[in-house]
Amino acid sequence: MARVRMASGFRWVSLLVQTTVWFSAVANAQDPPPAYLQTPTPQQLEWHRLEYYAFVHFGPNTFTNEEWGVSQSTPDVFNPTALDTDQWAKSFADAGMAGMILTAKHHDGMALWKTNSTTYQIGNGKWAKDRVSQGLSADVVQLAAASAKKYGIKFGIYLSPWDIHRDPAMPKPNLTSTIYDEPQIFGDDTPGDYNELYAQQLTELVTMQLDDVSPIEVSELWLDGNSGSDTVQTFNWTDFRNIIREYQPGAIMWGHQGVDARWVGNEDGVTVATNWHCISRTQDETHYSGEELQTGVRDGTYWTPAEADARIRDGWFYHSTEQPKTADVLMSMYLQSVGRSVNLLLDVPPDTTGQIVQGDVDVLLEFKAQRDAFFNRTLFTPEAAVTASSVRGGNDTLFGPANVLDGNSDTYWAMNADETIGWLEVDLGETHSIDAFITQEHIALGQRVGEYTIYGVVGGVYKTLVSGTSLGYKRIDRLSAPVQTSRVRISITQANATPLLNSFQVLGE
Ligand code: FUL
Repeated sequence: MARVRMASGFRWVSLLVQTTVWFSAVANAQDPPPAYLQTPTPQQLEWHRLEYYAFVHFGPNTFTNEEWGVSQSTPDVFNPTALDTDQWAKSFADAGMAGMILTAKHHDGMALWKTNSTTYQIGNGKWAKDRVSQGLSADVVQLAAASAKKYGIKFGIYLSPWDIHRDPAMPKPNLTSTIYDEPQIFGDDTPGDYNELYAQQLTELVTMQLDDVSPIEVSELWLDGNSGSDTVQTFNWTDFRNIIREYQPGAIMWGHQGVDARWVGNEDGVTVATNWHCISRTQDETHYSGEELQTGVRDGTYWTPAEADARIRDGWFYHSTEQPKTADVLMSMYLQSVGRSVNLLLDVPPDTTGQIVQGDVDVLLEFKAQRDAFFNRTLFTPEAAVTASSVRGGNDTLFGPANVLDGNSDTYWAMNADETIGWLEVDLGETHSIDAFITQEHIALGQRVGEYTIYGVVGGVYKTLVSGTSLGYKRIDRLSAPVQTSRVRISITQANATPLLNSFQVLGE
């Protein structure tokens, strides 16, 4: 009996051990892979998804036909004949742009909002005074923010750190002995503190109320790193960052090399093929070169993704002699920015009426139609037959390859935990003519992939169609000529941690 009891006790213990092992295997199979090095904040993740939005350069330069406002004209020059910020927002929303970033103050120093920080503001000009006397708002930042809200797009603010109006090295003959003759506090060797002025302006902007008394919502603060003078001003970026974080916790702080997003290193809306979302320097450290900013730093210290700023015309401000780029040129720009994991910030400047000219709106809409025609040709459906070299813990439901087809940005395919190379293959069921691929890494857990190849099965043989390096948030690969195939495979051939693919799509007929 005793032996039997012992045997049955042993069986129970053994069953218990087995069950525990099974439960822990199941639990492990359900655990998401750990994050790899740097990851985006929730705000950065949301920002990545904006992809394409407008820059609006508007201010005294629009009327003096300048780019930098070195003429230092009085605010009377700011005289839009038919200002309509709704027309801006509607045009951008119709064009599929996710938001707009307005120059609240460009290098010239003239404020487009009602401020206590300077007399050099449009509010002191004739246009604004006339409007206010008619009971209309003359606060262009407030008006534009309200229009963005009305049309459901994001609103960002450009506030130039370099301020010609306060820079002693910049002459201002037009302003001598006027109320605009203000202390020249830009630069370390001058009395007073420009950082305080800047912090005040920033605070006013991020705490602004709209006409309906709702608080302004700022999605991005564009703190330009450029300066055209020898005056050296050491900026107090930490203070500026704290102000932004306190009042607009959801906002992205753009700077030459961060904090939250970086310059792409050129002003052409393009970047090189390899793009890492990280870099390893802060805003206070020596600047990276343009080339370094384009590529970024693999496994760098900070998640600081790139944004490519570009112009629809030659200048940032409107000049009647210039023409907009064609939709084809914008499409090629888009594929070399958004298609390389970099957000595209396209400047579309209002003219002296205070509206975006029809020709520019037409190009934006044509470009949208072109994008729609290109992207609305996805061939993979959630029902497509998809297989993979392995699946994490064998858990197809959580980590299976079908996750790349489900259109859900929270799900992804993960291969076995100890693997960094492997493949995923989709069978289209019948032959199609394919010409482009869209691949997304699950960047919420970091950027991992360093090399990939996409194949099409042609005549029973795996034919290399694309070979690339980084993937990141989104990679669009376009073939120079269509290929006929019914099966497509993506192979990850190098990754620094087990790769996680969020989405894989093929475009064609
Ligand atoms: C540059 C400025 O100097 C240009 O005027 C423009 O605003 C561009 C977006 O940034 O640094």
